[in-house]
Amino acid sequence: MSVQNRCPFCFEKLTLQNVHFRCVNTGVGGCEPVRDEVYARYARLSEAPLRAAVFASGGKAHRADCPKCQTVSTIPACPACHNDLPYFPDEDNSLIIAVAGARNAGKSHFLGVLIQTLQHQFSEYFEGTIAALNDLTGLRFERDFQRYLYDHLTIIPVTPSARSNRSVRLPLVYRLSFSSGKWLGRRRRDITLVFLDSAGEDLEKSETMVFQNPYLALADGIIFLADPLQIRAVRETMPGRELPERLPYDQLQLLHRLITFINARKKLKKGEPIATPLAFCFSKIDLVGDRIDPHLLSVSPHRGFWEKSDGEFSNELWLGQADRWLSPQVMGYIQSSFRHIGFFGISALGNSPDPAGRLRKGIHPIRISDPLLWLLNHHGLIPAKRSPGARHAI
Ligand SMILES: Nc1nc2c(ncn2[C@@H]2O[C@H](COP(=O)(O)OP(=O)(O)O)[C@@H](O)[C@H]2O)c(=O)[nH]1
Ligand SMILES: [Mg+2]
Ligand SMILES: [Zn+2]
Ligand SMILES: [Zn+2]
Repeated sequence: MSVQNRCPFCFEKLTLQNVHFRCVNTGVGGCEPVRDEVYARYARLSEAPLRAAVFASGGKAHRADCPKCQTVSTIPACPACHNDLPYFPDEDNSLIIAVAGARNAGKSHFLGVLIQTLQHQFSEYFEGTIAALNDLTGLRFERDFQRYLYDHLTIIPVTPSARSNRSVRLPLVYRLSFSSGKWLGRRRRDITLVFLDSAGEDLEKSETMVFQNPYLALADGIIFLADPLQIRAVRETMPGRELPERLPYDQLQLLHRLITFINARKKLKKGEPIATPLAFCFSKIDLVGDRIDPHLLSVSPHRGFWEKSDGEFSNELWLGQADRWLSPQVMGYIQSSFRHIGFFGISALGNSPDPAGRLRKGIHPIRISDPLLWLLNHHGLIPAKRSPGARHAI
């Protein structure tokens, strides 16, 4: 879980003293709404919307009186962006997940299909729900993901760089509510999941990485997506016409940048591994389905818990695959840089779009939520179990 208490929307540091409150006296004849310039700046709105007043606490914790109407409020709001906060700073339960990878690695498709999939999986396997925490998250999901993938069955256009479109810097913030522990000790949990879909180009310059993506060093988990079709060992064995254009740099350079950046931000000693868990994840595995173990394409057994035997077995298989695809130097470097690494493979689409970008065969994700479920289990948020008869690592 986040060590520092941050606003999940803008990453401002929060304390019980600096947290603001939103007036709750909003009915007919209630407290006058005000033009919210602070929120407008956050949401990049050209005109400030009318919203219920946000005010400082005046030194009290967990509640405050509205200075205009004297009504008591227990609804915390961020002083820097005026979003309602899902928790007080002393009860932080947010999990910040950074999705990183080179341009075209499949980050946007991963995120869009993951969120859509979680909406079904959490109700089916975890007796839970996932819901957007602010209007902007809901709007952006519809506008940037759902509209293309599910309404029009087409691919998502390239994510604009954070320098050219500042709204891509804003995270997608969800509340995950579910019951954890199926039998004994079962209880409900509410956690805030924060996703940031970065544009690969922003990671390509370490200078912009510092300024555009301060969240990266705050993340509780990193999902790094690597496109197999950008790996030399894979490209060499594939017919040229099926290959996408080569990136002008090695995609793993970005992981190197990320490691350097986190090391500097966290002031780690030389040789000290990063404690943030890394899900090293091959994307678009439908394209390499004929060269990986069929088990890796099988239906995920992580339903309501992290299935340990499969987790270990799949990790071994992907690690073996990574050893064959990447150089020993790169593998050594990655493994010595992080304390906890899981190797994964996912496909967001399950098959390729046609040349016009249409998803004629539909969307059939493969193992798309495994990296996230692994991270949730790492942080003790979902239980791990061994199912009898599940496959074990050799
Ligand atoms: N075959 C296949 N292609 C994919 C998949 N996910 C993404 N792609 C392709 O990869 C391209 C880049 O994906 P995108 O998510 O935009 O990459 P980003 O730049 O990392 O956000 C898409 O336009 C798709 O054509 C997948 O699961 N399978
Ligand atoms: Mg993108
Ligand atoms: Zn904020
Ligand atoms: Zn009021």
